[in-house]
Amino acid sequence: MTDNVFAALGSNKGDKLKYMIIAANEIGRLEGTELVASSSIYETLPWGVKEQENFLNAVIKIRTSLGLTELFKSIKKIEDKLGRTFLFRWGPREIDIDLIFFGSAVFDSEDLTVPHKEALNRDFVLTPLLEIAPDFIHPAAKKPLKELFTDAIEKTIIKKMDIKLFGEKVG
Ligand code: PH2
Ligand code: MG
Ligand code: MG
Repeated sequence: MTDNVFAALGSNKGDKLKYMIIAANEIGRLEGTELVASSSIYETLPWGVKEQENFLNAVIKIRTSLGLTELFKSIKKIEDKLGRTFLFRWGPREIDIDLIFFGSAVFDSEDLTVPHKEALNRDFVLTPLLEIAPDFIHPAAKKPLKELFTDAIEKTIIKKMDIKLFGEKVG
C-alpha cells in the first residue's frame, strides 16, 4: 500500500466541475485505491497559453495498492473515458489528471516523471497541495512543501471556492 499519493486535477472545457468530480470518483473506484482528502476547488487563470477559458483546479490525496505505472495507466484511461480530446500543448481540456507524488518515489521515464517536475512552479498545484499536505516532504527537494512556496511563482488563482471534490474520510 502506498500512502501520500497526490494527483492534480484541472478542467477548462465544458461542465468543468462535473468532470473534476467524476474524475475524482473514478480514481476512488480503481482497484485497491481509496480517496483520502481533497483540497478546495480553485478558479484559476490559464497558465502558458492565455487565450482560453479559466480553469478549475484541485489536488486530491489517495492511497493505493496499485504500482506507479499501473496507477498512471489507469489515470490516462479515466482521462480518455471522460472524453478528453487533445488539441495542443497547454490547450483546452475537459480533464487533466497529473500524478504529482507517489509516496517517496523518485521515478523518471519518457512518459512519467514523479515527483512532477513543474508542480512546484505552478501555484494552481502548489496552493491546493499546501492546503492538504503542508508537512509532506518533497521526495526530491527533501523539504516540506510549506517551505517550497516562493513569491517568484506566477499567480493564477482568482478564487478559492468553498467546495471540495469529495467529503473527508473519517478515521
Ligand atoms: N494546465 C495546463 C496549462 N495551463 N493553467 C491553469 N490555470 N491550470 C491548469 O491546470 C493548467 C494551466 C497544462 O496541463
Ligand atoms: Mg497538466
Ligand atoms: Mg497531464
